[in-house]
Amino acid sequence: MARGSAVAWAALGPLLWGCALGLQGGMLYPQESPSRECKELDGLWSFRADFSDNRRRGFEEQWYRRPLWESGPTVDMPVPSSFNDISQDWRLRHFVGWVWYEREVILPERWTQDLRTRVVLRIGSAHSYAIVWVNGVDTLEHEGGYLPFEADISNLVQVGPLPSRLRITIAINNTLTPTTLPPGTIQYLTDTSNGLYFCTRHPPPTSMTSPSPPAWSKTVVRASGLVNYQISVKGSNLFKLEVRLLDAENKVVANGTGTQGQLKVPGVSLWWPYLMHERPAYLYSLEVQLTAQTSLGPVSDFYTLPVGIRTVAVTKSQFLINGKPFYFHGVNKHEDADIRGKGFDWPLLVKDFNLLRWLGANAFRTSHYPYAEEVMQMCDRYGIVVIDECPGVGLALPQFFNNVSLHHHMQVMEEVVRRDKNHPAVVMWSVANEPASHLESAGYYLKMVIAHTKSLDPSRPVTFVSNSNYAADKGAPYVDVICLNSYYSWYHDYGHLELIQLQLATQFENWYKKYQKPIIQSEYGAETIAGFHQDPPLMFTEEYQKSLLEQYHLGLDQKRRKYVVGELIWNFADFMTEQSPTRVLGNKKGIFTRQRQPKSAAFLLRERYWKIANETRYPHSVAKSQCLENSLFT
Ligand code: BDP
Repeated sequence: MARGSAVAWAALGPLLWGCALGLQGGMLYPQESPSRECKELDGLWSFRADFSDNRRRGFEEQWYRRPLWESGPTVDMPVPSSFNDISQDWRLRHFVGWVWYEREVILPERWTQDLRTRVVLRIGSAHSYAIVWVNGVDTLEHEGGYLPFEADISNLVQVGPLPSRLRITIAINNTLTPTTLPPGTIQYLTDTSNGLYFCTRHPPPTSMTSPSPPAWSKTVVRASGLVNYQISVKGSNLFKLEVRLLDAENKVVANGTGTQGQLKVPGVSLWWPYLMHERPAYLYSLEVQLTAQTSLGPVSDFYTLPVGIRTVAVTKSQFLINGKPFYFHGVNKHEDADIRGKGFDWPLLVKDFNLLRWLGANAFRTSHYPYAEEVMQMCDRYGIVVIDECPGVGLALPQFFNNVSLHHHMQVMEEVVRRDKNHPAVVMWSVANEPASHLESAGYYLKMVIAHTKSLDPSRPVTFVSNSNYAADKGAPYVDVICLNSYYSWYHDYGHLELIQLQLATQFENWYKKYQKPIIQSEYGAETIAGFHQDPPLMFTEEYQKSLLEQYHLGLDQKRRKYVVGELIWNFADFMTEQSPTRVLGNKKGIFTRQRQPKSAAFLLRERYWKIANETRYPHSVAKSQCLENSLFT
């Protein structure tokens, strides 16, 4: 599934290449500037699924060597989107194996004729193993969905008088194996000899020439902010770097030169979460200008990175942003919608952010994989705090905790941190959701992944989300914040809403007593079919979802001024899953439907989140925000 955008972009000359923390190099989001041009490759691609028994016909017949239509029939496929629900072909709905995408691109003349231009092909994400050919030449391979990858293709396009047409072919395989992330197992249907297979996840799912950015880190000293930057340059040793930090009014507030330095911002405006300050989400712009000498003459490159200045810290009972206690009142999400499935689109994204603000939510977790970079950019701009989760979901079987998986998991965390490190909205990394953390092997595995993530980014706390018992969990000793999923009165003791408060109190007390770390209720919820009603409440009705939430909220209120630092509802919206006897056209635990219309519980949650926001901590700033919200939405 090509769920991320594809883009080709070009920059003149040597490139700014970000480098930060424990990471070598960076990967800047493609952005236009006086030296850079981008060409979106989204739109209609030619597509073919390889239905052959062994799924390898495309390689055997070398489909990448010629236009795809020459080797057989193709259909139109929109990018970005998941292919599953686009066609009427039932085989595609559940297809596992190789699919082929192809599109022709016409490049601007400068890209192909001016040898000082570097041309880069970038894939926003492809789930989950991808091979890319340019004009039939094997150019790029990448393992793992959800994250971007790119290649410098200058030497392929700057070859002759006018090779302005470029044929890009991408083969993508969505098979999950014990060593992919998420992992899965392959099960053969009835007859293994015919090679028909499908894979299941465990648990059944839920369904720059450049650059790169200067990486930054920040600390706050009274009214001054400090921005540390580190830049690396590719393609020249003879260069000059000038760095300027501009405030939101475009006034230069600090200057620097060279590949690394520290910018001091007197009278700093900090980046605050939504509802925590009257001017949340304050962003500066870090402008970097590179002038370099190359064998082809002098060149320049420009890049501007939005920068938020804030701190994050964890004590044994609090989560602090800029030294103030922060309470996560938010949601878990999925990148999911009708027809398009997983994938990025602006109307949905803006609608979702409007709904988050309507709710009074100040945070979400990217369950269970990194979301598109554009989502992270919106979070920076709206002040929505993010727990950034990698695709470490479904690590439920002992065989998934092996060295190959561990190595890959660490690599994926590097890619996540490299992509998202410069987003002030990201306040914590989550390395996994519900791994079998009661296993000894899982304990070692989680210890290693968490330690590796901390070495990549010592500035942010790291966690994984547990559904294990406090006494059995082997990964909790290594996290900074305990994140707990529990489904009382849903998967356990279903129907018994009266037990929730007691169960929740016991859960929190046991974990806190053992670990003395702040706790987030990272999932809770109930399957609810919009329009089903019953009073007294029965499961699957809107009344039951509301009552379950109410009981949870009473339990959360007992602890939230103590050491419980957050609550994230499962889920923001209904979403598609694999078929199973427990799913009615997907997972229906949303407080909004898949079409983003509210169920009764959305109003309940809205009242609660605004109440929490209005409590004593930030009375001055919150009152104003609520005024604004109410006038917008009533
Ligand atoms: C939780 C999982 C989540 C599922 C949810 C559910 O973390 O991905 O969607 O259960 O079953 O355990 O609704």
